[in-house]
Amino acid sequence: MFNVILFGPPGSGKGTQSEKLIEKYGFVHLSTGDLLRKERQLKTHLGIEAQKFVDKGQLVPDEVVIGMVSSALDENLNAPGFLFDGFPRTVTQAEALDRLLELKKSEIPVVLFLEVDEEELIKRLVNRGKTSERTDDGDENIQRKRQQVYKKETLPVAAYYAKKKKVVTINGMGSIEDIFSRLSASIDKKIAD
Ligand code: B4P
Repeated sequence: MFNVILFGPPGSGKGTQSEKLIEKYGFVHLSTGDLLRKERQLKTHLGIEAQKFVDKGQLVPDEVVIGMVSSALDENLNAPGFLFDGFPRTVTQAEALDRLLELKKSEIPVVLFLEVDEEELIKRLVNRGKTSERTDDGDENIQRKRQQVYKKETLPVAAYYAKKKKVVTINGMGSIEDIFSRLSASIDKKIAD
């Protein structure tokens, strides 16, 4: 099993690039943002409660997200590998993921870190709000709040994996195709190692 974490701030293109990487490499896509939106559509208790955090630009509590990921891993026992998109977002989630993968005799060989300027991120998310039905998009104040939460709670996850020498930094500015080529080159190199 070959797993990849696609890491980066809100709006860095994790969802956009995940779609292309899945098609190329056949990963099972595990996006906690998508899982939460699905719960909301189904109007489950979890979905309704989680949405209150999402709409304020906050993170959903760790135990909720870890539970969802654990179930998704169990539902895909024969996966050739997972692409984790938007997870882990806290060090507690990263530690939980290590434990869950260890149980499956697997691990994270690489964390691809998309770096994008903050003003570009805000621009992308405010723009996405013009067409998306996502309730956490659009409002610039919410986008700034999301970036603050990212720096405080999620950025330490990069340090957690950097200590294990797993992080590869990718320039996330430029065209979607160029960024995809950079990501693919890093994955190919890691697979060949
Ligand atoms: P997510 O669904 O993970 O989404 P995201 O961070 O907003 O965006 P992403 O980086 O995927 O950007 P995208 O490709 O769409 O999170 C939503 C919320 O769910 C979180 O805020 C949180 O509340 C909650 N949540 C999720 N996971 C959680 C967890 N593990 N723990 C706790 N809470 C959790 O791209 C953005 C826009 O840019 C798009 O419009 C796209 O078209 C555009 N774009 C992409 N690449 C571009 C490029 N190269 N140039 C120009 N535009 C580009």
